[in-house]
Amino acid sequence: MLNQIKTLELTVLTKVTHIKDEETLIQYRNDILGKAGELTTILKWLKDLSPEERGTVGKAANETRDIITDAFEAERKRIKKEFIAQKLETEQEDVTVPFSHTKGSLHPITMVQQEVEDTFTRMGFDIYDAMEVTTEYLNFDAVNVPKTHPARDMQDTFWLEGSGHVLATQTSCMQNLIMKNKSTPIKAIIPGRVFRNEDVDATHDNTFYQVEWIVVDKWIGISHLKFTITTMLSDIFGKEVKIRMRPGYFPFVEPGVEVDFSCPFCDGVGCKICKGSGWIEFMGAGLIHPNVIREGGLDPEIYSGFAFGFGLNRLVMIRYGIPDMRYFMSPDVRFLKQF
Ligand code: FA5
Repeated sequence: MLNQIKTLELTVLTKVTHIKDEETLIQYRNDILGKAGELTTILKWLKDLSPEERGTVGKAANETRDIITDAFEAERKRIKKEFIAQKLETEQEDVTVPFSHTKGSLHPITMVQQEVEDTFTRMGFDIYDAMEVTTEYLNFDAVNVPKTHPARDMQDTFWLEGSGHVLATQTSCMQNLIMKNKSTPIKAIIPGRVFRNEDVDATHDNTFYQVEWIVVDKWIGISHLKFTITTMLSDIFGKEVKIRMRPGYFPFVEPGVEVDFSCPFCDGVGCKICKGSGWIEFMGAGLIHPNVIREGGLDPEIYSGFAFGFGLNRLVMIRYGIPDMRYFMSPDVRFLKQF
């Protein structure tokens, strides 16, 4: 058996020096050292030898295994070096050849966000970027989300362990800060990236964009809310869009409403995009809850306000007919090039 081991060692040491590419080398290594390789098989036979023989043969076999392993490693380095040298020789680049960069373009979400911002800057609104990391207090307590509300659950919120901080789940987390730090009348729009611990599919992502509006002053009512939303949607779709409101529950507004808008693609007649109903379900809105106004340092007996917030991703999907939300975060330039 000793002879067999030494012969194998010699054969391997000779053969590896002639191998020219890494793939063949790896294959050959497997043939020798792999699970069913030649040397591995020999090592398995050791157990059938007498104890004295096992000592001598085992020692030789281990030495051979080390020698062969080192040889494979040395040859791998040699092959790599030769490969690079050959590439440098054959693939020289002429750096003087003029080349053109393809010009990039804005992401569709950025484009629509900028349009919305333009519309509202013209109407005298201030723009505040939403924080991406915020506190449990601002994200939930300050906007009247009860301690037991399921949205606080691990299912939806990314908690930053032990710090009292969370990844913002909604741009509404800015309402309290703005009320406390700005004087009335407040007219603000707040775009931002938010995060929810949700399964990703064609209409849900765990990272997406929202835009929030808050207006706080004396005598603010539902008609102001209706006018603002109608103006924004008509501007985005470049035609008059109607809205309708249904009762909806959000802890931070009272009354709360769900807003739908008339399908701009079929003018409310019914088509594939609005699934034949003539209406597109859009977002939550309402008059700011007195508790939220009070927590913001203002007297709800004097001040009132409205707030609404929507998912920018979904609006951009509707506007451009994008079938799957996952395109937004993918680096696929074929998608991005279309805008
Ligand atoms: C809110 O986040 C409220 N803060 C909105 C609000 C503001 C209501 C002010 C009242 C007053 P909601 O959880 O429904 O509500 O999310 C708002 C929008 O975000 C949804 O309409 C949807 O367009 C978008 N959205 C929610 N979850 C996802 C998700 N996983 N992926 C993509 N978009 C989402």
